[in-house]
Amino acid sequence: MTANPDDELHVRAPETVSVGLPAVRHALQYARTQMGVTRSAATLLSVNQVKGFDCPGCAWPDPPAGERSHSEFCENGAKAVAWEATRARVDREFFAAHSIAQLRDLSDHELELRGRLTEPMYLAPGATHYTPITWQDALGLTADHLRSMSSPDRAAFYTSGRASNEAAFVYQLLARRLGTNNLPDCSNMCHESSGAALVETIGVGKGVVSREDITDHAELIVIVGQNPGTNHPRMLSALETAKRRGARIVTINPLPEAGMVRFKNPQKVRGILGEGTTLTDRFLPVRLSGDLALFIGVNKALLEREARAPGTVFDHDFIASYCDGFDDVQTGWREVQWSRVEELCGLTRDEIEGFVDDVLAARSVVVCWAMGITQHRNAVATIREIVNFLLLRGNIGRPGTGPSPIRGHSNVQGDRTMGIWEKMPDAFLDRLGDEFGFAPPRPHGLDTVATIRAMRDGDIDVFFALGGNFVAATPDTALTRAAMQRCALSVHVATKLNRSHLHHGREALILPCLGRTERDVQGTRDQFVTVEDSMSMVHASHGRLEPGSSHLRSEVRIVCDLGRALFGDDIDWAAMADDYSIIRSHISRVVDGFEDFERRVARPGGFMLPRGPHGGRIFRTATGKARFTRNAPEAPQVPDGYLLLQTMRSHDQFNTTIYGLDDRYRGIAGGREVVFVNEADLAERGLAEGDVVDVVSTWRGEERRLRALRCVAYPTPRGCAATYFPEANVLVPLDSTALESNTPTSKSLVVRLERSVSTPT
Ligand SMILES: Nc1nc2c(c(=O)[nH]1)N[C@H]1C(S)=C(S)[C@@H](COP(=O)(O)OP(=O)(O)OC[C@H]3O[C@@H](n4cnc5c(=O)[nH]c(N)nc54)[C@H](O)[C@@H]3O)O[C@H]1N2
Ligand SMILES: Nc1nc2c(c(=O)[nH]1)N[C@H]1C(S)=C(S)[C@@H](COP(=O)(O)OP(=O)(O)OC[C@H]3O[C@@H](n4cnc5c(=O)[nH]c(N)nc54)[C@H](O)[C@@H]3O)O[C@H]1N2
Ligand SMILES: [Mo]
Repeated sequence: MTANPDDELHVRAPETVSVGLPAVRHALQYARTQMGVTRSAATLLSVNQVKGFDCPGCAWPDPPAGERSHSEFCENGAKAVAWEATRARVDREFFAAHSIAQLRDLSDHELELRGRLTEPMYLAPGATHYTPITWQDALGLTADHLRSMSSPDRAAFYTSGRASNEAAFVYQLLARRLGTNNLPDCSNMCHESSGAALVETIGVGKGVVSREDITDHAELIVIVGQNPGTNHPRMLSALETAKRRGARIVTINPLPEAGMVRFKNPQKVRGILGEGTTLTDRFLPVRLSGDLALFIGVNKALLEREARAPGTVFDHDFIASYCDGFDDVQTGWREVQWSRVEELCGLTRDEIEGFVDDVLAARSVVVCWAMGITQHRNAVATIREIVNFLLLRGNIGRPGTGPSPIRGHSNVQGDRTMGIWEKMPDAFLDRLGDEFGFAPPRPHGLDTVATIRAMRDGDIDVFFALGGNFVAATPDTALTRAAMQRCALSVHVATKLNRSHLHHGREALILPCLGRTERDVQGTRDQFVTVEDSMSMVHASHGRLEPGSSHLRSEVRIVCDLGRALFGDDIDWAAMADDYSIIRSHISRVVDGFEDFERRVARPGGFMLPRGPHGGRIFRTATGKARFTRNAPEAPQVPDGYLLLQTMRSHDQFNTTIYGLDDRYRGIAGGREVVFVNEADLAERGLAEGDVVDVVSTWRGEERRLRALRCVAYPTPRGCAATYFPEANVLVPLDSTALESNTPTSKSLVVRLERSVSTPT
């Protein structure tokens, strides 16, 4: 399974069936190469078990405590775990032998493949190599830099969504105690659009759907802009359960993703031997960025059907009692032309009416979505229109209904709940200040895009990252790398070496931390941490493996020790680092829904946070009602000869972590340098499958180029194309962001293809 960089890039027909036996085999082979046989078995058996650790792979919820199988993980979870539990090490000899310039020549895959970081490393101004540094000196240096800034707002504290609740809570406390709300996070590039739209319309920034709503109750499940077969494989088991009791599934996606066509459940013999379950009943191949127009069309069709048979389509009681904005929104749907809807979404009226038939046949509807919706300029409006769609038939606040943004990183939702956000509400800041006896700063801080702008402009001295891979994950790679180099100090708390450690500030630190799988002993006993999944379940995660090196520290300890180096004992930093239950006791008084935290999280499976509308149809919006919003249909203008390009994940990666060079379900092996294009669009350009092209994105007169990608003829709508993130971030303009959420538009770039003059790498 370890990719061989010399492998030839190879393209064959995409698969229609996902998971099943091949997936289990891949997972186990993979685990063995990274961890060896015994360690693999011991490790994989404690993934997502009640007393085990939470899988770092994704945020899909676990089944109830009594119903878990022995393999409550998926191929990709196994890869994520094996990648962390690898026996390979990047130690001081490695850094002595490789200069930064040499390390930059390694691919993302090769960098992380070298293994786990083992001790703190320091890069002096102008130095060519990282050298060892003690923990005390590393934290002292960081504290000195933070103290010498002319304003606390000259620091930025980035978080990637793997940090535990405990680590996230002390981290935001540190930033605010210092005096800044500059807490950019991966969410700014991920589900920010979901939060913005949901807060405005239903008064809560996260989904209100539980796993049981999907498995046991929903009659119609709509999956839009999401590729669960690759990115949330365990969701397929839940969908299979729903299917077996008769639920219908509609998939809306410009690509016919394998997992949604047929699925074999690897945890059941039936799945391995049988034909698998056909998950999708209706597939709508929407144009990129066309979902806003599509849902406007669906709502317009519902309005027309209600006019033909009054009282049979809309839930008038619900609308009258719980919603506002209904009159205005209807005017909008009446005014929009069908031809405009069809043009923007690339689907015919008949296709849309077919979907509406499914909607009318279902008493309860859930809509799930991910990055295919959130990373467009019109993302927030699209999600608002999805909420309109649900409100029309009272599909919220009842079993089997509601909006369900499917989160990415395993604790990204929890990190937000803990205060990792550049604009936390005043009520949270009030309680934080009361609990710790200081005045948290009130002006909003910088999000990810704004942080990059500030770094570029020389306005950030210290960039601190709790996990993640900032320069690879963010847009406009060349600009972002240069921006990072303008910081006086960059600090990365990480488990593995990555690109962001090589495009650094004038001075740089790499601080190696324990991973989710590892035993965490502090004070006199084993500590556990907690996480929140996509469906608001909070539960404990107990690391089991021996740490990758004796010098690793937990994220909590690193943050608390820095707090102590900066502020002394003004806050109980030392006690919190020695005993995480003290952090949880602070959380129970500061964060809504965490009363009696320590006792409730001890229950097998944990506890569920209040989910706003799901309980009593309570909407904490500005008006106290759920809000219909009028959204004008729009999509990016694509000039003649240009295509709209999305940047997405292959089956062999976790964000910027590249496990291997295959994308099995899409038929790609041995390389990532491909661009998927409709065959007719290739032909129109005089191109054929296998030809090598540069992809050039255009934005406000600027051009950005990604060289030497091989064309793959693929069933995606005319005018659409796809390639892989993070390589494609060179094409994403920093200033091209979603309205209202400021999320980079990495799923809708206007590009042209040019035959390459260079040879493929
Ligand atoms: N194995 C694995 N698991 C992961 C991750 C990983 O990298 N690897 N990443 C994690 C993270 S952080 C996240 S956020 C999630 C991401 O999970 P996904 O959102 O599934 O990830 P993407 O690969 O970005 O896929 C986007 C999907 O949306 C479709 N799409 C793109 N544009 C449009 C559009 O305009 N309309 C519609 N209807 N569909 C569109 C694409 O064809 C694709 O199927 O996965 C999480 N889980
Ligand atoms: N073009 C384009 N860009 C995108 C996207 C896209 O679809 N297209 N997706 C966006 C999305 S949805 C997201 S969420 C972001 C992801 O952005 P990030 O979260 O910043 O990136 P990751 O690749 O998840 O981070 C990987 C690194 O995290 C570190 N790490 C792993 N485990 C741990 C741990 O337990 N502790 C610590 N401290 N470090 C750890 C390792 O060193 C590893 O190299 O990227 C975004 N960027
Ligand atoms: Mo994400």
